[in-house]
Amino acid sequence: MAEIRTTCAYCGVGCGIVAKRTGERSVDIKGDPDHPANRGKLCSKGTHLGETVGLEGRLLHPMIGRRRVGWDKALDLVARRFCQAIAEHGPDSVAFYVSGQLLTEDYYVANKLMKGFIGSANIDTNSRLCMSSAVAGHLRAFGEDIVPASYDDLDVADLIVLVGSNAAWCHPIVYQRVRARCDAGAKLVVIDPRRTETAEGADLHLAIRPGSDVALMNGLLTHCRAEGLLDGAYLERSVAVPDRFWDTVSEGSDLWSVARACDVPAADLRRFYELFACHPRTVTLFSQGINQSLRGTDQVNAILNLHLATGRIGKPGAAPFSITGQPNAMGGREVGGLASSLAAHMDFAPENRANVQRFWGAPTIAAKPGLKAVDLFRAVGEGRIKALWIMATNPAVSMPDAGAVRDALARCPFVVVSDVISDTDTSPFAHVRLPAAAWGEKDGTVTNSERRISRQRALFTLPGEARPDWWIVNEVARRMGWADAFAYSRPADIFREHARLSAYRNGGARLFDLSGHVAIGNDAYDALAPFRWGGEALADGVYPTSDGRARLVPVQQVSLTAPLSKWPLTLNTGRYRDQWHTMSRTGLSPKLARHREEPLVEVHPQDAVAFGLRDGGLARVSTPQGASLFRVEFASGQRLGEIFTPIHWTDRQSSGGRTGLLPRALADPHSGQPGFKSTPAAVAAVTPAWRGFLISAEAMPLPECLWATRVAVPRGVLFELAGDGDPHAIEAALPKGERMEVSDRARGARRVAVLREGRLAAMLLVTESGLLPRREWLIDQLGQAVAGPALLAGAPPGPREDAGATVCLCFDVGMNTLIAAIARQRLTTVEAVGAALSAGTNCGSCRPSIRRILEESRNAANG
Ligand SMILES: Nc1nc2c(c(=O)[nH]1)N[C@H]1C(S)=C(S)[C@@H](COP(=O)(O)OP(=O)(O)OC[C@H]3O[C@@H](n4cnc5c(=O)[nH]c(N)nc54)[C@H](O)[C@@H]3O)O[C@H]1N2
Ligand SMILES: Nc1nc2c(c(=O)[nH]1)N[C@H]1C(S)=C(S)[C@@H](COP(=O)(O)OP(=O)(O)OC[C@H]3O[C@@H](n4cnc5c(=O)[nH]c(N)nc54)[C@H](O)[C@@H]3O)O[C@H]1N2
Ligand code: SF4
Ligand SMILES: [Mo]
Repeated sequence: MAEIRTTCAYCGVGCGIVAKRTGERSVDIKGDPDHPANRGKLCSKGTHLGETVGLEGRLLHPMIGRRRVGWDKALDLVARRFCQAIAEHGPDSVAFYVSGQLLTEDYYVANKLMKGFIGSANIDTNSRLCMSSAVAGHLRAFGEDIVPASYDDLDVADLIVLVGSNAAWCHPIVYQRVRARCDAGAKLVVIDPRRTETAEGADLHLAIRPGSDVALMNGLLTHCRAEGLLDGAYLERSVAVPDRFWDTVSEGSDLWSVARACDVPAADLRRFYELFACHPRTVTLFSQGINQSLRGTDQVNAILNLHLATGRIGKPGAAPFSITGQPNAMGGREVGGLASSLAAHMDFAPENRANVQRFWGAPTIAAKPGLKAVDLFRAVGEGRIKALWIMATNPAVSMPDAGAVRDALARCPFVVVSDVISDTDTSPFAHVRLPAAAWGEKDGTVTNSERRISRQRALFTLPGEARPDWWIVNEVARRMGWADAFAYSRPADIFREHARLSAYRNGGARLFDLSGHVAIGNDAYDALAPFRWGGEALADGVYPTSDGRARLVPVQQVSLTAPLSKWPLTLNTGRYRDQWHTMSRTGLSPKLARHREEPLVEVHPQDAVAFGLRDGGLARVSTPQGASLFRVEFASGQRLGEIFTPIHWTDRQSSGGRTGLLPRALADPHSGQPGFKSTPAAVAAVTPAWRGFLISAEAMPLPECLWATRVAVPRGVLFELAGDGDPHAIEAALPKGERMEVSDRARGARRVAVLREGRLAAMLLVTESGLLPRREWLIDQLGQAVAGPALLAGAPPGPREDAGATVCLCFDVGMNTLIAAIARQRLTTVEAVGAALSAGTNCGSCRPSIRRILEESRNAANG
């Protein structure tokens, strides 16, 4: 079969893929050597995309309630209910909540329908939770939402600063590029309260107090001014400096005050200042540690101020670089899919409204910004939203105070959910569920962090009755009475219109301008090669503001309050290397599950002891909003007083690990972005009466007990379990078949194997006080004919080697294998490990781990 070039489904790095179908629903995935974003490389998630394209769990038909219906019926109902709400309560009584995982074409149609035809700006997106502080910061500084950087800058930078970014896990291919540059001599500074794998590879790690980034950046800026490092000519020509700017930023910005505010050694701070001083080619990459804060926009501007004042912008190797999270976070910003913008990088100024309305031939046009995500769900809860359409996002998990979001959804009179998955945590609240085309089926464009527009192309035919999101919205718009304005028959039609709008009465006012593509033909669109809009943005030092100058924004560090006695800890939340958000896709991959099988709460060992936690035990994390159970991991990389939990686990996967329930629904005043990274919290040990695990060759619902987490394994599923009640209750959930069992009353242990035609179909193992056998061997026996005694013993007869937790997914190399080989073969470098074991030589995602294991082995050998 032919090779098809497309773009990865996951992060904003936007890696190109060469896909080759190998069957009806199977595909061989390789990095595209010609794509400028990745030049052939892929991380662990991209590499294993092929494991996630099956139809398991897919929503394949429109549903009204629990009833399967035809498309006409579903679309008619959606159109009717939206029209009804608008007629009875006005356009602001309806809303769309969309996603950076939509394609640009999907996004464009949804935005046009809401802002031009319904006449409200109540369309917001999960990018509000993700990039909106960066957007607001760019607008304040540059006058337009421009990312003045490209990945090429990384190749020539001499200093790379990563602030609030765990790029080794979240943007692995960008991180590999950073490493390659460091190998050639560039310096890397990581600013993150946690010692992440990203931080472990740095020349300098500043483990600052969370929320103290403004103090740090203002301190550095003040230092630069004192040392004569400002770019006077650039400031003169290209930057407007408001009155009192320097007074504001220099207050409390002496070295000692900054060291105290950030809680880092003054010597480390001085080292950072020195590195900055002697490397003008500086790229500062920032991400959620900056954006997801109640002061996110000020934190963004503190970074932009530094680059503007030192002239480190618009030059090769010098840039502030907001790296985006989702595959099409940028495309959404380009079409104007945030409630705070109108369309095509235009705001709600009267002339913009008039132009966009005229261009669309629209009956009306939104007069003012709409509700931002947090306010939107508050309005839903207060009954002000009568009809809500959620597309490609899972707010019952990912919004702050997700418990309140669920209550709000339960109260909303009409909820539509377009998703690719049948059962998500949000879907039970839907009156209508619409089956969307998934990655590998949809066709259109996405824009990555560096403004590069690439095609996503279909690899498979549409399964069941799934349809692309643009088609679904288009059909509803037609049924609402606007058939002429929504007459698209293919994504290329939409892309052309989007390009025309970007150029419409632009005349250089906006850098976002796709005028070169307004006449693109269908074939040319199909063959479109990745391209970057805006060229070397801002290279001429002229900004899209009224006077052509950028703005320094006076920002000040707010004082950080000491924790309250009831909530003595600060909860930080974020991502794991091998899971994507709410796991609807990555959760299907046994390989990806192996990096972190369960949701952990990472706690500094000293705190853990103080709170009576046990490493590997369970703990309840609670905040004023809610509580959830997590598996405890002692982590010396945590700062004292701070804990970290992952965002990925949902009700589908686990009875606990529900991070979304914990953060407050509070947001930055400028951007509306929630402060996900700092929530006052408490933690308490939970000691279950028994623990165990269950493996099954067929899909099963989550067993009901205190702790149950689902883990994808080869040819089946594994559940980790713990409980208080009678473990026999779990046995009722086991599939039918011939049973073999043993009990050991002294240890409160019980093992039940279910066989079908002599082959292992499922097995449950529980114990009150004894040990449990290793899972791997038993998992390998699923579907196999095995001797009963070995099964019940949980191990094959005879000795065997234990490879340990998998480090390298691509070549299946375990921790113990690595440690043994390092010692035996005296391996000292990541390259040597690669040569000996192949580990780390494919996707490279595990290279930071291998580096750490090498270091630990070295320390162990020396000490
Ligand atoms: N594997 C994986 N990759 C992903 C995703 C995924 O789900 N899984 N999601 C994608 C998406 S949508 C996004 S938005 C990106 C996010 O990518 P990142 O922003 O890199 O990831 P996070 O884990 O959310 O948080 C980054 C870091 O911010 C730090 N931090 C917390 N508070 C502060 C602070 O006050 N100051 C500073 N300087 N740092 C702080 C945290 O400790 C954390 O290590 O990842 C993208 N890539
Ligand atoms: N506590 C805490 N919360 C956070 C964050 C954090 O760091 N901490 N990070 C925030 C950030 S940055 C983000 S981006 C969000 C992400 O949060 P969500 O957007 O809620 O996460 P996803 O799991 O990616 O949800 C995407 C949904 O869309 C579906 N889907 C996938 N492709 C398509 C498609 O083509 N069409 C349609 N219609 N559906 C599709 C998937 O099945 C899935 O159900 O979480 C935010 N929430
Ligand atoms: S870095 Fe990984 S997840 Fe992100 S686009 Fe590239 S392959 Fe996909
Ligand atoms: Mo994100």
